[in-house]
Amino acid sequence: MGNSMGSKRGPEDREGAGYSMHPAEKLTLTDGCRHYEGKHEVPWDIQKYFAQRYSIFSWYDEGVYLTDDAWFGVIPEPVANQIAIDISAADERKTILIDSFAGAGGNTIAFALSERWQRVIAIERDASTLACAQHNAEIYGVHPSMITWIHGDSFEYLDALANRPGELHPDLRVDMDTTVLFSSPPWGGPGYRSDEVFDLHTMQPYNLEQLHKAYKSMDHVLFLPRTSNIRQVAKLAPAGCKIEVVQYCMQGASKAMAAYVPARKPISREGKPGEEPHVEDPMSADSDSSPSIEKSTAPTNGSGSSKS
Ligand code: MGP
Repeated sequence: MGNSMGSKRGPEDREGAGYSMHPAEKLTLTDGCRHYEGKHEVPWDIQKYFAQRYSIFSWYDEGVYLTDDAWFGVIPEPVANQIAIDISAADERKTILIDSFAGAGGNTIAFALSERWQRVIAIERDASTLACAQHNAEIYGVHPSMITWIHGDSFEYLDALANRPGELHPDLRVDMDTTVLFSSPPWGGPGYRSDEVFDLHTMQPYNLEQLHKAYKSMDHVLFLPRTSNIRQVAKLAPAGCKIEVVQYCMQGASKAMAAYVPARKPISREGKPGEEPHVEDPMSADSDSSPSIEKSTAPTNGSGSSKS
């Protein structure tokens, strides 16, 4: 079981010394962490989100904190809960969930409260945002042992996990075969809404290619703009596998989509059956041969999910 968020381990501690990454200590809320109480306090560009605060965090009034930047990407609680339910359907050998962009903690909290996972590893690069997430998890009553927080870059963590696990603190070394990764990356702001079809090659600061490269050896879920180019997503499917794409809706309108992407198995020298002989560059031409997307439908009234 991982380090608790209430512990005070840090790089200066003997146990953490020598590792490139270690579980984060409990960070202190900073001036960048805010709990707005009235609209008059709220910067104009986040007033829309503040108006939706109770659908974003139903316990907002209990003292939920966010940074101003975190408001743009935080997922409404009913959607986070539905994603947690949908990810729970993963193969039962999967016991660890990595949340690679924890933000203010909305998804991490939903995963931790789902009781599906032995442990959730939640990564956040910004100290103030991480402090908010840790604080919010406490507000929601998440048991401290459920979440191992990492203050750092999720790409560096995944690279070390795959290639140099000895560099990581033992609590951060997980078996990638028994892990599912959830990624809700920044999309470069709300500008995606002006595109009829959002080009995932141009997503900032991380495009689909960068995300895919980092995640492909694990089962993973990409949380993406609702108008994302589905053909680009389809090209991520390993040979013989399908990707399920779910539109997450509230009041009948999609908020965003999630792509459930199976891991690519390593190529064996013998090219054994069931293993992939050739990995096509998923970012190659968008001309579409045979997109491997699962198609089905579900009601979209209220909050819920709709597969496309
Ligand atoms: P939105 O872009 O504000 O559209 O966010 P909304 O709420 O439909 O507004 P409208 O004016 O178009 O009606 C939609 C959802 O996308 C939010 O609830 C967030 O969950 C998610 N979201 C938005 N952004 C900009 C990001 C982002 O950068 N990253 C991630 N991961 N999610 C985001």
